[in-house]
Amino acid sequence: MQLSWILAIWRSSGLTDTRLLLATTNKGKVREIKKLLPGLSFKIESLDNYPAFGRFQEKGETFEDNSRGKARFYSLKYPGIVLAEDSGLEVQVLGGKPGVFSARFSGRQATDKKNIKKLLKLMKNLPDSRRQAKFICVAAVAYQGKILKVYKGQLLGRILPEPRGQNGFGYDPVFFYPPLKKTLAELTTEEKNAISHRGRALRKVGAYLKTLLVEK
Ligand code: ITT
Repeated sequence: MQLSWILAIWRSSGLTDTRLLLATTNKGKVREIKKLLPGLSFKIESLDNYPAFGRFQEKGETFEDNSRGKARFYSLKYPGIVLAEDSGLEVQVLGGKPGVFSARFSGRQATDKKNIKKLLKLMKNLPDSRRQAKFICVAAVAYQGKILKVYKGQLLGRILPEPRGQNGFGYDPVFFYPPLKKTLAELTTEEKNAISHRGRALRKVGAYLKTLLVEK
């Protein structure tokens, strides 16, 4: 059956409860995404509930390739809608690195701390004017092996020479957001979601998901 037919039937059926898989292993992302999708009738599940699905190997050269790949991979195993996102940090002076390698920047045993240490070492002694960076998020929605939608968001800022703040995850403690004069790790989840690359992409996802279901 064609995808457009499946969705047409689904829409007209007025379903009020169906399943949505957040296809990520990153707990920081899960925390933020759950707050970004309020009031949906989907039952939100995570990969923790489905260890047998295995792990998608990210080999794409762009965030969009990886995001589409992840969403498609898990949607071939999961009966409901799948939401995946690929995200990362691009630093201008490093030619866009760490980019799609953001999670594994410091190697196979990478941790947030080690990634930040490597980044700060590479940027040592650079003046503020050469510390511009941006976060990118590309979110993909898939159903039974087909990509339904892809949405993007980005956030401009600058890398501080020293970490600041305890919240968030990844590079948040060194990513300074000038309009608020704070790093992302000094913001609450709600404050970060209001301005972040993920917030921008996921609000569009939320609006799209609402069109798929008749809300209670
Ligand atoms: P999944 O693939 O399972 O979703 P992952 O952490 O491997 O989890 P990515 O491949 O998309 O996800 O890599 C994203 C990395 O980019 C993440 O691990 C952080 O290092 C960085 N990153 C992305 N968004 C961030 C944010 O909002 N704050 C800080 N760092 C972020």
